[in-house]
Amino acid sequence: MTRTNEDPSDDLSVIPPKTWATGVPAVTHALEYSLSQTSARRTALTLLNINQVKGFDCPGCAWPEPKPGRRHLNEYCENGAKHVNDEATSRRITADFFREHSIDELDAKSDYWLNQQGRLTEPMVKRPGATHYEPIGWDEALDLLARELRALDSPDEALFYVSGRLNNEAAFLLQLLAHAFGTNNLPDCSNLCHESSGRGLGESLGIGKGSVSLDDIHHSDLIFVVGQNPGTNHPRMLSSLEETKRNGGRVVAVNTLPEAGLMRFKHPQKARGVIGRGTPIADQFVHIRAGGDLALFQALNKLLLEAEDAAPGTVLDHAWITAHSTGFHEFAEHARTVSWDDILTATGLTRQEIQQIHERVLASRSAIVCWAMGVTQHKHGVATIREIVNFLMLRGNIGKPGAGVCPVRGHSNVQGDRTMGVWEQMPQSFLDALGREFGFTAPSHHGYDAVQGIRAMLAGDAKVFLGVAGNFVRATPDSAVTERAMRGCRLTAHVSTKLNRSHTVCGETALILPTLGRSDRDVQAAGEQFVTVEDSMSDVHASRGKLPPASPWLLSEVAIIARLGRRILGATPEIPWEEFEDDYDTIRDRISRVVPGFEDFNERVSRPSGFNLPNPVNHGTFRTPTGKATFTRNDFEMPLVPKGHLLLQSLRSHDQWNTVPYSLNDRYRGVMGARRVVMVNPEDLAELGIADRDQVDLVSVWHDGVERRAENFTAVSYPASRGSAAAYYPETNVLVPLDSVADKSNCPTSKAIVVRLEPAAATA
Ligand SMILES: Nc1nc2c(c(=O)[nH]1)N[C@H]1C(S)=C(S)[C@@H](COP(=O)(O)OP(=O)(O)OC[C@H]3O[C@@H](n4cnc5c(=O)[nH]c(N)nc54)[C@H](O)[C@@H]3O)O[C@H]1N2
Ligand SMILES: Nc1nc2c(c(=O)[nH]1)N[C@H]1C(S)=C(S)[C@@H](COP(=O)(O)OP(=O)(O)OC[C@H]3O[C@@H](n4cnc5c(=O)[nH]c(N)nc54)[C@H](O)[C@@H]3O)O[C@H]1N2
Ligand code: SF4
Ligand SMILES: [Mo]
Repeated sequence: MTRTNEDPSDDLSVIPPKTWATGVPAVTHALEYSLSQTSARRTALTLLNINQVKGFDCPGCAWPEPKPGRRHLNEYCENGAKHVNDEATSRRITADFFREHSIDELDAKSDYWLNQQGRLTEPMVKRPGATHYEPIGWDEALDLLARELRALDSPDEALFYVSGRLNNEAAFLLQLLAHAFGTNNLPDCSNLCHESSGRGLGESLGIGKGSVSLDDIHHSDLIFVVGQNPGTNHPRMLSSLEETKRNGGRVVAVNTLPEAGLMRFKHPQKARGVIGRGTPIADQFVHIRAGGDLALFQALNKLLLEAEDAAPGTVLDHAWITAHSTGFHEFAEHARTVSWDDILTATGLTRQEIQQIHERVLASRSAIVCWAMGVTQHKHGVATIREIVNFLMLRGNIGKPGAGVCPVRGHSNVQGDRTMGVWEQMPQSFLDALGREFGFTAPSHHGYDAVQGIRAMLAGDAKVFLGVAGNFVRATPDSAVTERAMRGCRLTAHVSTKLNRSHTVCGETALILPTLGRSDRDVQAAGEQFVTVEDSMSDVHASRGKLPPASPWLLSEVAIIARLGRRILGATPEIPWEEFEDDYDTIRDRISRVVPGFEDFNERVSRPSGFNLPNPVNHGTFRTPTGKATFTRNDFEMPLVPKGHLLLQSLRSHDQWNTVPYSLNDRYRGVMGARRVVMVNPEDLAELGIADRDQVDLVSVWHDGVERRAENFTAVSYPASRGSAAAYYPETNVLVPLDSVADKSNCPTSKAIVVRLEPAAATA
């Protein structure tokens, strides 16, 4: 559905894309946004506390902070400053606001507008048949939610969605509540994000997490950055890559777009970044075809095997392969058979370009592969990740300094939420430990993930939806279908900081449960509390909010879940919900008894730098069925795009946080003033008979024959790789068919939507 005022001040201008990232303009832009949201004093207070030892964790991405001694006073990036001040805004939504605006009226507003209204301040309810939200007390709201949950025929008719901003303590309580209630229905944003990484790494290495530290990044000989736009989405990664470069390491960037941050970086906190030309990041930019990464790593593996044949004993790390892996021979036999024709078609690269990467690999003593959504959100995302692991294992690049796998996580605590047990298929060992600690038996059948949850709602098998953090309606694929699913629920409830689409597309009864953000001070009966998070490199540390809460009626996420738990499951001695709410140390004591790696949690997290969770892979332990790392055989695969069509990726602009646009500008790509824009290679535009700035509809093609259309986009000539197109998420989610998912991980293929461009119906 196109909302009538999707882009309120749509005023497109296009300037050449930037060839460098950050520097002084970035600082200026961050301050402009912050000051548009709140006072100079509040801005200063938030910025002084981001990522500091006694401050709060940036609510942005999951890139780790350097060790305390090496931290700057300003250990944040432009976008981190925007994320935190978007939360610390002085704007407020009160009961009057909901009296003035009906839910239909709010639903017609853009995602940008909804977010700009400010922080939610008191619980609200939409009663069956009502046109407006109205205020409700906390007790009544939580009684209502508990009553609806208890009234279900089966606990499996409930869905508990978690997004990755949720801290460890609240995540642990939520999964405890769900499991003790009797369901594994814990869909999360990982299902839409790095699920392919978890799956691929789990199969190959026996653990679904990355294996490298910041030190490894800094001291690696060769780093691949594949399908990732760090300049926008993990900006401080550029400081790390700058250090890699200074230490003599090389960077190969593989992307369908020449993203600014991959090219050159100007460090905003260093003199040379302010006045100099900055540091070139990518030594080699590999302008790959969309979905060609599997073929690229297959090619690199084939070349390594051939080089070893030519000079036996000089290329592969036989000692590592023999000691730590299985499946090498089957893999190698298959890898040699992949044809160059296929490789060149799938990648769109020349053989020389691939040969050049190969030479870099041969010259390196250590290598790391980093990746994000450009890899995971493809049909063959899991296969690509397994092939990346094959590539690293061939030269023993697992578990040694400067080497390993680096899936770069999105949300600041998305990795921690999983560690805490938020997953629809937690291993039996975890469920047993949880059940032992709290005196119940957790159900062992798997629950619904995000996509299955939508199907269950559509079929009437799931009736009550509780979302904690996040914006399920806009984050998920097939918007029209998902919206139908949500509207069909008996009750939808959201624990949120800001207004979003999931509040306007709601069930028969709906609840908005407003909560503290990362930057808000959290005081409970036992005094001031802190929470903990785990970053992309498995560092666990404390986060302490510093600002006066956005409203006196806010409860913390821990408090909301604890109060709900007590209402649903009763006050039992086994699960002391009140004690948990009063003193988060008591939650951490339980976590230390249930979650491996968290022994003495309270003591260890009180250290300034927190602690690092051990990664067994780095000690030669692989929790696979054979106890060894596994070489896998991956069939060649590439996206099939019929003639006259393009492969569309839905991605983030420089100025948004996931489903929340902060402005209509995408500064690094030079696309300003509008978001309904589709970026296409000029030669493809010419072949399609479309001119730059033509108005087009995007029509997705899927074998169910249903027409999915995103209307009124402006075609922009852009250096996208041939055959591909790029447009922003979430405006394009309407085009992603619910059934178009990655093999094995069920992650929606948000980077691989087959579309045709039609003259816009409005202008045709
Ligand atoms: N400012 C900001 N920061 C964020 C977020 C945000 O919304 N805003 N979101 C957070 C979250 S949850 C996540 S998961 C991460 C996401 O971080 P990214 O994965 O960097 O996010 P996307 O914008 O989806 O960008 C995907 C990148 O992959 C490239 N790409 C697309 N298809 C292909 C392909 O087939 N092959 C290759 N090699 N490249 C391809 C795109 O051109 C783009 O550069 O960022 C986190 N950080
Ligand atoms: N087409 C397409 N779809 C995608 C993607 C894509 O690349 N393309 N990316 C996918 C990815 S990687 C992800 S991770 C998902 C993201 O999906 P989600 O995590 O579900 O969505 P967000 O936009 O991060 O959620 C924003 C909302 O979170 C709430 N919030 C913010 N901070 C807090 C907090 O501290 N506590 C609480 N309780 N609430 C808070 C606010 O109300 C805000 O409106 O989207 C996925 N969907
Ligand atoms: S890199 Fe990520 S975690 Fe660090 S300040 Fe920027 S947004 Fe925040
Ligand atoms: Mo994500």
